[in-house]
Amino acid sequence: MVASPAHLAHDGLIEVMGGRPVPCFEKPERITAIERALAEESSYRLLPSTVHGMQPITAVHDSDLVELLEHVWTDAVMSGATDGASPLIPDTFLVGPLAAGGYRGAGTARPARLGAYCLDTATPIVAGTYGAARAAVDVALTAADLVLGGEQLAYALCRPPGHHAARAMYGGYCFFNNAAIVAEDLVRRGAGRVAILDIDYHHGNGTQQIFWERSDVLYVSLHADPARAFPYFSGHADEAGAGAGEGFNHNIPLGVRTGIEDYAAALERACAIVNEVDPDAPLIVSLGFDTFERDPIADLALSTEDYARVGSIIASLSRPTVLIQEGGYAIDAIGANALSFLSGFGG
Ligand code: SP5
Ligand code: ZN
Repeated sequence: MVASPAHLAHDGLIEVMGGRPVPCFEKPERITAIERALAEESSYRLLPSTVHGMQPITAVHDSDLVELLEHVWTDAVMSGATDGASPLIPDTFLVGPLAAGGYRGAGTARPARLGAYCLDTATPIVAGTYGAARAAVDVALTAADLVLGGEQLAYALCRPPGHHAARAMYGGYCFFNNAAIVAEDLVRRGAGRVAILDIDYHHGNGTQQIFWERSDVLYVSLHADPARAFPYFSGHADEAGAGAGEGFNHNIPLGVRTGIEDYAAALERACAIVNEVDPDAPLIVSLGFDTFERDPIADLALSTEDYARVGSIIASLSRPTVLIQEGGYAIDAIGANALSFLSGFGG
């Protein structure tokens, strides 16, 4: 398991949900709870991340987005756009006619320009956000290094999560797409076929977008049907990729309160798709525990014990695997859920 303490400084305090400010669901305690649970089992080693620099990030994300995230907080403090205690959440979004022709607000001052890059009102930016997002990428790439170095399994305790972040968009609690960055990095290190299996409750719209026209990176996702669940505008079963990427994007939407029997059947289907592509690089798993029966923002019905079965199904692929932490908001259970998954995986 790989982690970095830098995530602790990303604490957005509030998100706007259903028109109301509510305490952030995506809190530092999510990761500290997993660390604590795994530390109690002597079989898991906790390793620090190593610095991998900027190149793997700009290989996936627009440099405009990266630069905006890097500088927006200090700009906002200097211009008085924040009192230093309130997080940045855009109030004006670039959509519809204004966005025509690829207009991205060149010349618009930060932080107003965030509205050209932001998906939702639930992804606040504070002083420590950029550092945390950079560190989460390093955590993910360090876990990939361990697997390339011969480990069968490595678990990247990424925070903030990543799978909603697209090439030029942040949101859904995500800033840089940790899983996509690992996938792209594997390709650049010589892999011909990489697979990302996404079992977060939500559809990974960012990962789907980044590899939409690519045949060298398979994206397979199990998630709540976007007809009722965030991110609403992507994740339908008929989204299959385009151009060379057609057939390399698979969405498996799930109904309300899906339990382990139906979930396991869907996961077996997803695993069969991975085997068909037969990746020549470590399997990347976007791992969310927001499929849990008591998750506060979700509506599937997996129990703590069920995660052992989920882990064992993925382990039966017998592939070296990099686990990338995505969502999961039931903080009192997330540690036990992670332990259950790992015990089922046999790692
Ligand atoms: C990484 C990840 O899991 N991101 C999730 C972002 C979800 N954003 C808020 C979704 C709005 C949910 N409305 C739920 C109503 C709950 N009663
Ligand atoms: Zn999620």
